[in-house]
Amino acid sequence: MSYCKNKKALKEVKYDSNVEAASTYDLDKFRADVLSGLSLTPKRLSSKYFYDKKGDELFQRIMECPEYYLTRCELEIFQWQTNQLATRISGKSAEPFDLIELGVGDGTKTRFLLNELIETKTKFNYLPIDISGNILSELEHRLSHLDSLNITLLQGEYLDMLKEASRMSGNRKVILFLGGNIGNMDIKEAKAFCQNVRSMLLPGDLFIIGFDLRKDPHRILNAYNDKLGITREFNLNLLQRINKELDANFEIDKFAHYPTYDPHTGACKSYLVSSLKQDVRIGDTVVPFHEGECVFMEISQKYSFSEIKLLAANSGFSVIENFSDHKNWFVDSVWSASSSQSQPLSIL
Ligand code: AVJ
Repeated sequence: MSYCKNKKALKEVKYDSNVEAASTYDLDKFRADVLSGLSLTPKRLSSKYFYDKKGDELFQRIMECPEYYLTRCELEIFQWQTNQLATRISGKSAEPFDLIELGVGDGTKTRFLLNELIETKTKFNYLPIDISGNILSELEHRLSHLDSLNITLLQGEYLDMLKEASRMSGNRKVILFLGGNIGNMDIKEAKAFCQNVRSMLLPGDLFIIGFDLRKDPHRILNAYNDKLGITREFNLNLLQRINKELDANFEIDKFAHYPTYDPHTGACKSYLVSSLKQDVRIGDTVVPFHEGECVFMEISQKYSFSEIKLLAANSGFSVIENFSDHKNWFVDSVWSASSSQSQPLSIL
C-alpha cells in the first residue's frame, strides 16, 4: 500500500509492500472513487486525483501564474520569517523531533526552514508525506545536497502515513500542512481531519497549517480562473487521466470549466459542466450527462482568523502564533495540541 524510502536511516523502516502491488491497489481505489463520485447527485470527482505527472506539471505552472498569489505569499513567510518559525518549531528542548510534512509540493518553502534548522544544528528528522511518488522522488533529488539531513519519504494518504510515522518513533512531533492544502476540504471535513491528526499527537506537539485568508472576492476568483487557462487545463486533465487509466472516453471539449467563489461561505469551488447531453463510458459503466449538468471538482476554502481559531479549538488545539505575509492574504498558523481534558465540545 505504501512505500518508504529511507535515505539516511533514522531507524530501520520495515515495509512489506512493493511499488508494483501499490499501483494495482491504487488503480482499483481510483476506479471505485471515480465511479461512486459520478453516481452521486450532483456528480463529483476528488481533487486529490488531479496530481498525476501532467497534473503535477500543470500545478507548477499555476503557481507561476500572476493571478495565483497563494504560493508567493507563503514563500514570503518562509523566506522572511524563517528564523522566528524555526525558533517556534525547535522549542526549548534539545531532544530531536520529527518534522512531518503532509503534501510536499516542490519543497521550495520548506527548504528555507530545513536550511535554517540545519545551520542552527537542530536535531530533527524530516518525513515528507505525499500521494505522488513522482513528486517525492523529485523532492529527494532536490534535497540531496543537504547531506546532514535525515529524510524518510512516505508515499500514501496523509493520515495512513502519519500513523506510520508515529509508529516509527516516539519523538516530539511537528506537523506541517502548507500551501493551503487544507482548503481542499470543506469546513466539516477539515474539522474531522484536524481531530484525526490530533488523535495521533501528544499535548504540546505542533501542527502548522497554511490557510488562504478571505479577501477581495475578485482576487480569489481570479486565482482559480487564470487568463492563460492553465487552471482549466488542470481540471480537464483529470478527465484525461480517467480516459488513460480507467479506459474511459470523456470528450474533453464537451466540458466547460466553471470556477465560483461565494464570499458568504468562503468556499471557492470549481465545476466541469457538460455542454450537451452525452453518455460517457468508463470501463464497462456508462455514465449519462444532461446538458448543463455539472461535476464538482474542487473546493478551496478560504478562512478568517476567527474561523481558524474556532477550527483549532474544535479539534483539540490552540493557536500559539500566526505568521502572515505583509498583505495579510495568507497565514501559517502554529497550533499546539491541547491536553485531552481541555478539548471543548464541538460547536462547528
Ligand atoms: C494545492 C490545494 C492549495 O486549492 O489553491 C490551484 C490547488 N486548484 N488551482 C488550491 C489548486 C486550482 C490548490 N492547493
